[in-house]
Amino acid sequence: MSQAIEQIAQSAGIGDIAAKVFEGTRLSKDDGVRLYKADVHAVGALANWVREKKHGDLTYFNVNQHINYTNVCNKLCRFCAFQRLPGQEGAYVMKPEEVAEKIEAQLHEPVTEVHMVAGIYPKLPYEYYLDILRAVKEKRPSIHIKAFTMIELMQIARRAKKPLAEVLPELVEAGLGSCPGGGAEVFSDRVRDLGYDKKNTGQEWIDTARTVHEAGLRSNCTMLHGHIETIEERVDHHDRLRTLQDETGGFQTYIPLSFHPANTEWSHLPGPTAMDELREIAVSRLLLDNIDHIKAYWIMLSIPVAQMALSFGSDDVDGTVVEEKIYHEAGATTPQEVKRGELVQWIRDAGRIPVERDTLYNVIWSADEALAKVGAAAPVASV
Ligand code: V47
Repeated sequence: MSQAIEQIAQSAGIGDIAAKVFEGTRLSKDDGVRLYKADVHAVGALANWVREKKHGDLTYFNVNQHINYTNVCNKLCRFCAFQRLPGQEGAYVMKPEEVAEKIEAQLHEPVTEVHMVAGIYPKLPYEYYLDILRAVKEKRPSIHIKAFTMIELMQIARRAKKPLAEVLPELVEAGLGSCPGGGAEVFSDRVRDLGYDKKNTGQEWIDTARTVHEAGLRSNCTMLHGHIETIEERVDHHDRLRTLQDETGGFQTYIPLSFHPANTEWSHLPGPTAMDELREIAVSRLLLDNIDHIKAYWIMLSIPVAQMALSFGSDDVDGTVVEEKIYHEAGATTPQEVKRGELVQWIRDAGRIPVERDTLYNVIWSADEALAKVGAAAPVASV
């Protein structure tokens, strides 16, 4: 297998990079830049080799629900269609009881995770954040709460008037289980100045993630690609994530986020094509040698592109989601929810083995185990 890939890589001019990948040598930033320029199928084949070496055909998903507790935000990011100013039409802040109602509405489903992120609304007091965590746990004590991006955590600490290291144990006490990867955008100061100058800097995002990991929490990481960033800035972003991961080991999954332009201040930009998305996934699989999982977030990619991504380096597709606002405000045409059986079926259709995981990648249900038990393909309806 690796001989065939070696040949493909040779003819694409990346034979030396393939040799490094096969022997487990870390790729340099220059290698990263070349991967962005080389034939996408060759890069994808190499990334798929790494994916299969790490995970075989296993493809992870979970049964989760997303809650965006407020869309009020003072960061005014040009790429965002979700944010509203206080009092603007469509602006909302969920009361803790409303967050609890969202959880209650899914009690009949086998949800194991709630993913909770939102805008930065400075009027929300510290207690509000503790209260929404408690409200979730009261309704569904077994649920894992993956909440608050590094940007939200910086705001929460500001409101608590305490260092984040002191705030995190209190959030954990109230129910926080881990943190999602959003808010990183592109770490470059140049891009930040042009697109989201009111947001915290890339260095602050990295420092906050370090504090989170030092507190014993796992988190994810992301990069928002396909707008005004350069290839070099993308590679630098990966390099900074990889360096922090060497230090803490706290990242579970990397999620490349494709820019959706509709209804944003950057609506004149075209956004990435499917091939750009697949390349992004492949390059990240090759550069981020110390992060276990690369997620193909189907809400953002579409189900067909997410299926293809499973052969370009991804081994995870996120989950059932239920209600999504950030991408749908920005023109996403995907459904807001898929059922567990549908996820399982389309992972199988992509030639992979579905594995239901919890947030921390403990296996809840694996198709392999189910098949071994029944000796035949389990009907999808029973999953
Ligand atoms: O931080 C906002 C991005 C992120 C747009 O950790 C946009 O498991 C594209 O981080 N086009 C939130 N992207 C989503 C996120 C996430 C999603 C799924 C799973 C996980 C995880 C994390 O969405 C924001 C921002 O970077 N974003 N607007 C847009 N118009």
